[in-house]
Amino acid sequence: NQLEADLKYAIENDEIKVVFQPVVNTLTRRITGVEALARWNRAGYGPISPDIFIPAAESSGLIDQLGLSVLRKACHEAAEWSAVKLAVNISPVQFRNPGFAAQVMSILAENDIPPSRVMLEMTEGYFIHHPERAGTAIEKLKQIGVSIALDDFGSGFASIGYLRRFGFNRMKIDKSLVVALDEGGRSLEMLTATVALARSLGIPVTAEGIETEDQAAILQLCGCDELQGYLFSRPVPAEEIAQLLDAQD
Ligand code: G
Ligand code: G
Ligand code: MN
Ligand code: NA
Repeated sequence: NQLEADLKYAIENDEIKVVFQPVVNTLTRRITGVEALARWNRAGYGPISPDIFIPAAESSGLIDQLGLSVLRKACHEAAEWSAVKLAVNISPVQFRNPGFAAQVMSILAENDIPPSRVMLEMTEGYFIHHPERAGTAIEKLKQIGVSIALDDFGSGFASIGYLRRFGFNRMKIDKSLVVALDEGGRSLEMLTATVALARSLGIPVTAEGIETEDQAAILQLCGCDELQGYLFSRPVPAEEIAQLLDAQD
């Protein structure tokens, strides 16, 4: 499979880059954190979406190496941005590896990043299919001091109960719920109730995919404490994050 062969080559030759999307405090609009996102410019083809190459890495045994390299690069950059939180996406396949927590711990230590600055984002799939093992893996990660977010909430089958059961530290509302606001129906009620439930459990909420001031205003009313989306910034290279942070001081 040519895609996998090219991906393997790209990982080994350090061709996977990392960009960062700011996450802002809803009320102050200041950047409180960034989410690291992997990028691959495939030789001879141009940019390939992570929606293509992450699944390819998962099915070909390359995801552990790819995921750790993204984490390492993200920590290396974040070491320059004092206090800003760093969120990194974790594939359920990585999460399944018994050595994962120890690897995370050593990458943070290498870069002098306190675990309290780091949040790992995961989607629901593994929790639904292997709740026992997922619970154990989460426990290990929480013991090293990183926090855990339930990503893409509302795009699949995860329920509010998961947040409590697995001890998630944050809920990330999927952009499909934000887009649905413009389509009317009962989207606003759904979103309001979802955010209220999470908050009543003491779990803070970030909304993703905010593109307009109207959406930002609605999510502020719903009680989301953090927002992320093109309205504030697209995912950008590390140098641009440094500039954005300088500009807000
Ligand atoms: O950046 P968007 O850029 O197109 O990302 C598309 C999808 O790929 C998102 O669901 C995002 O969570 C996922 N993704 C991006 N980077 C990474 C990564 O480093 N690891 C994992 N597991 N998923 C990622
Ligand atoms: O990990 P997650 O699935 O949440 O990844 C975030 C994805 O959303 C990435 O693909 C990122 O590039 C994309 N994204 C971030 N902000 C916006 C936005 O405002 N609008 C849209 N359409 N996509 C966004
Ligand atoms: Mn994410
Ligand atoms: Na995701």
